[in-house]
Amino acid sequence: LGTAAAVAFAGTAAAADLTVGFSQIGSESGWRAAETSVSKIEAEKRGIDLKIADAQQKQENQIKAIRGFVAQGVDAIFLAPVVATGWDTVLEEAKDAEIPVILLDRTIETSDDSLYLTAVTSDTVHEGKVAGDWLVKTVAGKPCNVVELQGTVGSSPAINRKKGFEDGIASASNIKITRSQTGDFTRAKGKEVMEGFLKAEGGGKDICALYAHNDDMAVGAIQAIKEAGLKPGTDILVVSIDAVPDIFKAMADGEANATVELTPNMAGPAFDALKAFKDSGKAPEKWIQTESKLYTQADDPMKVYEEKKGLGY
Ligand code: GZL
Repeated sequence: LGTAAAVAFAGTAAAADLTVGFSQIGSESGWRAAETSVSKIEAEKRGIDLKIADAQQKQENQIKAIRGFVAQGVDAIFLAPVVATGWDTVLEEAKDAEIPVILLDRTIETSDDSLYLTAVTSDTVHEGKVAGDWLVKTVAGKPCNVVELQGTVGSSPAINRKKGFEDGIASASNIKITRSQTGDFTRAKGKEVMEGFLKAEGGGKDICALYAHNDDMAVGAIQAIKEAGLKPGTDILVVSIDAVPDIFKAMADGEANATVELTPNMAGPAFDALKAFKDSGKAPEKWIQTESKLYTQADDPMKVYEEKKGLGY
């Protein structure tokens, strides 16, 4: 290689040696596991050194991880914030160290949006609205008592998906949310809380539908509905969000009815925004929105299951 080419080559190699610290929430759901595996693939594709810290769903562990990344002097920090509040202090420390922060899949409440470069998320209010609209159309005026499994208390998706669903059913006086409780986005908790709902609602005969803020809680609830001797998908309609493979298996078995897709690839767009920012100094939009698509039993669920099952869920 000539000197110039060698320098250029070295320069290219050096530029590709971006190190990103990712404070990941944990592995509470199939979707989150897929987000982690997809982020590794997206980093590999770009020759980026991705360091992932699993916080086991605890905010204090995420704060510790961010402090560790700042001490290491990483080039950027990705944060999937388990809850929406309590981030200003630690993000100020990242800002003082001139390390850009990108939010993945959840947002934060802050009065200073200079604390993060951009947020890569779906429109979680819209996801709840799509679920609500689907139920209104499906029950078509018939009286329908709904039970709701909320996501993690204080997380932006739980707050927004609740609001969006309520917006979706607001026009339908025949639909009422009779019970609503957090299942913390997990199968186990979803099953446990659904068991409580069934007991409280006459063994479930008064429940027309379940709205779960993610598929994992819905899958746990489906188990509880079957153990109570009822048919999920017919006695109790099931609508949820994420579009993980197992909800398509349930749909193919007639045990779930609808899901709103959430892409696990939040890291790809985040890496691209980071690179563009590093190369040009031009900050991206504050919000990079990912798509949401409704799937129902009419969408060949077994085919979708086969397509999705290899993606690290
Ligand atoms: C939503 C994301 C949620 C998923 C859940 O953007 O934060 O967290 O819907 C996961 O499966 O627990």
